[in-house]
Amino acid sequence: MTTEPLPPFPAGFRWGVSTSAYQIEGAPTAAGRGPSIWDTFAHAPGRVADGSTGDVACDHWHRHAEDVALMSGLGVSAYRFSVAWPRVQPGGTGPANAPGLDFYDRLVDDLAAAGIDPVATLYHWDLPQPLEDAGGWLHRDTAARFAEYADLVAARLGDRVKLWITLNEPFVHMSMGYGTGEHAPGRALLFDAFPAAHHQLLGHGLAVAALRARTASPVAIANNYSPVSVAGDADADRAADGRGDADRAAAAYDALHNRLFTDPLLGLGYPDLPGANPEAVRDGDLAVIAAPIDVLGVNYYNPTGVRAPDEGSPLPFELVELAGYPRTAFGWPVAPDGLRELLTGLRERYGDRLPPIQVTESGCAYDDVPDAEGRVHDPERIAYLDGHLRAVRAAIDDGVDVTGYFVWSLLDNWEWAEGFTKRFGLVHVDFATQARTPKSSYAWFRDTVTRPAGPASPSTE
Ligand code: IFM
Repeated sequence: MTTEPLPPFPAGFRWGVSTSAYQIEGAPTAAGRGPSIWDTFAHAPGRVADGSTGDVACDHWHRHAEDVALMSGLGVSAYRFSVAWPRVQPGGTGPANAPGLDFYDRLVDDLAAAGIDPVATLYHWDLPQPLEDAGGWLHRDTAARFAEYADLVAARLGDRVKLWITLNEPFVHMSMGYGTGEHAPGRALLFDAFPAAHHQLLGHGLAVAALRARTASPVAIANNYSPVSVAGDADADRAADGRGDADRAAAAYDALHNRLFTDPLLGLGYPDLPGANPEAVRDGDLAVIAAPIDVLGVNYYNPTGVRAPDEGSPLPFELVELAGYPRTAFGWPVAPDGLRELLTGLRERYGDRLPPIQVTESGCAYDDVPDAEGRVHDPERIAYLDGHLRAVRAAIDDGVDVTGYFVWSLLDNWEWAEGFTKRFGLVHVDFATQARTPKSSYAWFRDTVTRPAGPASPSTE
């Protein structure tokens, strides 16, 4: 980590932390909540690394006041949480379940009282199970159901939420939930998962319209991005067959991961995606999907290495480890420059179509253990955040309009198929006692966000 002080960020820059409902709330049947695909998936044997479920998670349902106090102590100006669809519509359709919405109503009020902007994500992967039983995101009707749900939430919280995010990481949900089956709902359809991309995007566009009818607050979507590079010796690959297969593989993976969602959102239609059947797309859908958004949420963790696939592979690329990087406990390469490359690359690719960006997730998992005095030192996370903030600052200097940064995550939490084995929090959670212990990165981030700001940028004024 460099000893140069971190340069100041523009006045009005939004500093936040992110979480999601299923990963922290617990209380799966409280106040009439219905089952979600993640309840079903986690309870099925062999799906989650440590056999755990989100039944208790961080018990945030009962401890939200303590968690808001932790955010207050951190000095952040925003909190990105997600609303659990099965709490609002336990069966996935029909009128709002008022007791489920009461929880978020109280949370939003508590945040406002603490001077923290509520940033609400409507969908962070916890589809009501009855909608999955009817076909889930492979089924066009789910898009319309999502817009109805968005309307119910906005009717209740629309006067106080400061930024709405329709979907979280639809790429990850499509690819791991419907493509490879490593996530709920556990379908392994490879490129036949394309309708799950299209219907999420359609649901997003319909939800934007529903939100606009209820609230004047800005609307966004949060995508996961990963700069792609050819791993190993691209020239050798080219020489082998003279056709540049490695570059084609990188372009195919880039289209899938980085462009499949963003091109149509920004009015460019779908990129050419080898293997995907676009039958699900009907006349008029692309216009709905391209409804203007006010902010693009960018979630970044690591770059991706790609090489040409072996003959007979069902995929047009093969993913490989990028050599030469330190790694997190997840094995992900730590590459802050990838964030700068990504942000400037979005600007180059989309030009004036690109709205202001907020980095809606950035963070890392390490095996953080309390010491004999009960303190948790996590210098790797401090170095990670410092590096990634420098990358954001450099992108701003490059002319990219970045107006916020949210750490994933406030708390160690339930990390999907990894269960409790991966700790991403600024705050350590002892999952046996639910004791919360701020790590040294919490103090570092507090000092960072409470430093004097620099001059405002046009979008943060
Ligand atoms: O925990 C997840 C989050 O739910 C979505 N983005 C990536 C995080 C780390 O894997």
